[in-house]
Amino acid sequence: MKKVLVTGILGQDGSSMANYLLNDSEENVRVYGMMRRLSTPNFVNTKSFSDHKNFELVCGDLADEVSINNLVRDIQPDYFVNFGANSFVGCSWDMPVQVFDVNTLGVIRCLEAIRKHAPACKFYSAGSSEEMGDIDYSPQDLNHPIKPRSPYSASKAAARHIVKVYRESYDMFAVHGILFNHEGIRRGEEFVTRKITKGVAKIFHQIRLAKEPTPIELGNVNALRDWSDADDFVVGVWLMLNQEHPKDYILSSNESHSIKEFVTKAFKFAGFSGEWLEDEGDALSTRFVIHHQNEILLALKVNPKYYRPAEVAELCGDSNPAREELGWSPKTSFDQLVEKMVHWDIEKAEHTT
Ligand code: F7E
Repeated sequence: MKKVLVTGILGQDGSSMANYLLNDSEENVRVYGMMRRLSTPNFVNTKSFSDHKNFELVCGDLADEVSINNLVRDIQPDYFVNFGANSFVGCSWDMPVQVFDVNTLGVIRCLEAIRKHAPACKFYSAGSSEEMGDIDYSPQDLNHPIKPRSPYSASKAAARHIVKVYRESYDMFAVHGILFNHEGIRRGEEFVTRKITKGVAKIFHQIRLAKEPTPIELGNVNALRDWSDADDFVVGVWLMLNQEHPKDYILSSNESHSIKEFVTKAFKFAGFSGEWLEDEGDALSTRFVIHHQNEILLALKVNPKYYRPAEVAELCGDSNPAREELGWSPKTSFDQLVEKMVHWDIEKAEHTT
């Protein structure tokens, strides 16, 4: 039985990968999910597979090479899927050293552990569309220049270079997949999509209970992103790891949508029609109002607190090589993704509003 070590097991991508391998795929594998020691860990994302006979939770930290070395030496994994990271772009300006320690040096620690203790192990490094940054052209492909706009994206760009160096220097199977934004019901609440769908669900129940709605507060609502379902992406990652030769690929929907569009659709799937308003010459007055029983209710406003020091204005991927060479394609459309997240959050919030 093949052994797969997955870091970031409590997060969206690590848990989605484990769920895919253990519950949804035909693979007969044993998954070791690595988590950092936390005083109050949140196991909500691992519920679907935590009791699986082929799953084991292991303790380690990407910032601690002793733990990474010991895990690779003792487990002897066939695959090492590194989804552990400080993945929130917004806070990377507040803790740039920690971000580089985990996201870049962490990758070197994994590569070194594999090189020393399990050289045949295949390694996946989680790259990001954020590496494209201040884009030169659309859609972005693998030839697009690396132009980071945040400590987070710089850390991922550096990881991309070091993966290539190890692959070429030591003949290792190491790939750095460039994943555009990917979301879903496992998504952390600080990311914009989940923040919106949770906010919409809260407003849905407040209105149902005749309470005053709490407006969602966002930063730059004009940003454009290429969003997909994380559950579709882990399938693509697994395909990347099972090629004959290591090669980097982009995974994306190849479509770009604005935050405003996501908001409008999220309210629509909750049963509300609404509109964007802005006082002339005052971007900060941008707001979204919904119509309910002859009333106009404020549902969202802009709060500059959520602006970033430097923004990636627009992203749109070109995943055609992955589609053609790996036979991968996303199953969930943008509308289906928004609908799924809104309905999930409405159901979950029913008892907590
Ligand atoms: O922001 C804007 C924000 O934090 C998306 C990570 O998984 O994908 C993700 O990075 C956009 C940005 O994701 C709010 O300024 C407006 O333009 O959901 P996000 P991200 O930064 O694109 C890439 C591929 C990764 O690799 C990352 O790890 O939304 N935005 N208002 C806001 N964003 C947040 N979080 N909160 C707001 O209130």
